[in-house]
Amino acid sequence: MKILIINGPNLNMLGIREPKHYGKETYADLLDKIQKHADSIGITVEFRQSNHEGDLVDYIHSAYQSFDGIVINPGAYTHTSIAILDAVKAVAVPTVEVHISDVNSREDFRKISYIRAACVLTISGHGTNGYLEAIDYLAQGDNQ
Ligand code: CA2
Repeated sequence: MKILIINGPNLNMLGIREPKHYGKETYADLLDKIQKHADSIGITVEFRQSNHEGDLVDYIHSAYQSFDGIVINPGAYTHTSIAILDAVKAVAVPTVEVHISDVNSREDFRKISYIRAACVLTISGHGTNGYLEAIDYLAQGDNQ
């Protein structure tokens, strides 16, 4: 099973500021943690990150007929992007939305998620473990 892990704007800055919301792990630490988990359960993962909305749309399109699942943290585009919602609908690859922080207990604008409607699951507020839970969820579905 192959899963594409997509991270949106500012997630490359993890660990640099705002540890209260996003913890102390860096983006490199996050990739290392995901890779180790994926290896331990026999899943292949590939990583993409961009600060640009169109790149995220292109990454989602690249999963069409190439990946069995997508784990995506669209960052702030979660709250604004219909293009990313439409891309997930277009490829019809099972997609899990992940947020490191608990978006529902923060500012009102973070409670809105356009992409949620196209996702099989949303995980929010579990820190970076949310990415591992998302992989486990997709892996489970693959076995059923
Ligand atoms: O909780 C999440 O994972 C978010 O998707 C992270 C986004 C935020 O805009 C969403 O509302 C929730 C932000 C990405 C990281 O931003 C940083 C800001 C300062 C320092 C380091 C990272």
